[in-house]
Amino acid sequence: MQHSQRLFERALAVIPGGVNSPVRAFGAVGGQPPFIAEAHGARLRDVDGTDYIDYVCSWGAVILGHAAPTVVQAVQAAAARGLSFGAPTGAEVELAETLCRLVPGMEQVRLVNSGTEATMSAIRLARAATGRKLLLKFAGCYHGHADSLLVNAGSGALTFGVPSSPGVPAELAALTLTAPYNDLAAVEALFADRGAEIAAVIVEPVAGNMGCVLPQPGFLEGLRRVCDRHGALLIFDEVMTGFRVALGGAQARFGVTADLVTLGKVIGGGLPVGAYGGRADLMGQMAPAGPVYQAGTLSGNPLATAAGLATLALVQEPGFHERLEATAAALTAGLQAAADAAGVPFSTVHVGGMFGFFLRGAPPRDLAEAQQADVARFGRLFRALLGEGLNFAPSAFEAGFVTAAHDAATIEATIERARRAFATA
Ligand code: KE4
Repeated sequence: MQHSQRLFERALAVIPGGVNSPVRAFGAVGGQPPFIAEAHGARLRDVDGTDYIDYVCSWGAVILGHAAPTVVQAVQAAAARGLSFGAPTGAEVELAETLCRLVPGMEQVRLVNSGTEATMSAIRLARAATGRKLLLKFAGCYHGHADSLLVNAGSGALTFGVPSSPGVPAELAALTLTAPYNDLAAVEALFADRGAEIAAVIVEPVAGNMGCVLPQPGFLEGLRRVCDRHGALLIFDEVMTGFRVALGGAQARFGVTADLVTLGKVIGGGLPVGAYGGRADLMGQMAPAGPVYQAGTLSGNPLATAAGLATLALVQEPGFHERLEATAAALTAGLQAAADAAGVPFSTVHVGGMFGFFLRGAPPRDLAEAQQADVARFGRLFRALLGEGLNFAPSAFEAGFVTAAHDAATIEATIERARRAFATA
């Protein structure tokens, strides 16, 4: 770990917390992060030459496997033709057409550079289209770091939002209402009281930021009904679930169509791409077609769109998502068996190519239940798994991911190593 340690010391001098995204700093699990030198298929190699089987996969952005040859070649070819023009290109039209063809209800789409930009823009559009100010989100759902979405449930009876970060004005946070995930009664109550002011409900259709928490049967359908009844828009934040839980994402998987969908991660194949889209009558309000402003220097960037197109071409192969789900099922069943053998209270969930595990007897249904997990024991288990060359998310409140490169031998090796780790955690 010497090279990683030296790099981390240097990083701490010039980058806040030594990382460009907080979760990478291992604050939630202890220890210092390995600095990655390269990655291929299902494996990472750090700067000290240590190999890991990877289950973070760039937080879900990598779905084919690291350095997938067709994606690398597409990016190299695009780079040789110039890196960015600030002018329209054919590749972004192709990517937009592909998204509109594959994502249910997506008639038009705007490409941006991150999931945060996608959700920030979608809520601005929802407020403009409805003329309303309030948003409703769910405790434990993360939608990027736009001010209106860095909001926790307040203590107030109406669960007024309170900032979850300094720098977010209380006045702005108060415009975001919060309900517990999977709690339709709470949503109904908020709408009964203030439904005429609510512009949109934004939800992770499968929650991946409080661990992996599944929607209870009827939850998503219920949100659709409530929004229709009160004239609010339904936004599915599919930055994580898009092309991950099914080819058509969570909308296809659960049979519920949102008014707007946000995307990221997979659609950039590991390069910076986000997107938001939906009904043409809504998207047509975005500048320059309409008055709602949003822009971006590198939106639709030639390298990012090349990576996205190459990735989406392969995820459309027959049986891709079935194989991905079978991999996640084999992994979680093996982890459960390893935990049971060690007598560790443990439960798992998986959907498509994403999964979660919890140090509690049953998977949580919301943030309050997820927070009952034994976080200290999670840290010990995480470090033991890492020591066995298994790179899982460095937080009890994240999801895990598999790729097409995680073959049966990789899963078998993972389970064998996990058995040793569970015995020591
Ligand atoms: P980005 O701005 O990080 O590209 O996307 C924000 C975002 C929006 N919506 C959902 C459902 C997301 O999961 C995310 C980002 N996911 C986290 C993983 N928990 C990114 C990891 C990180 O912050 O470093």
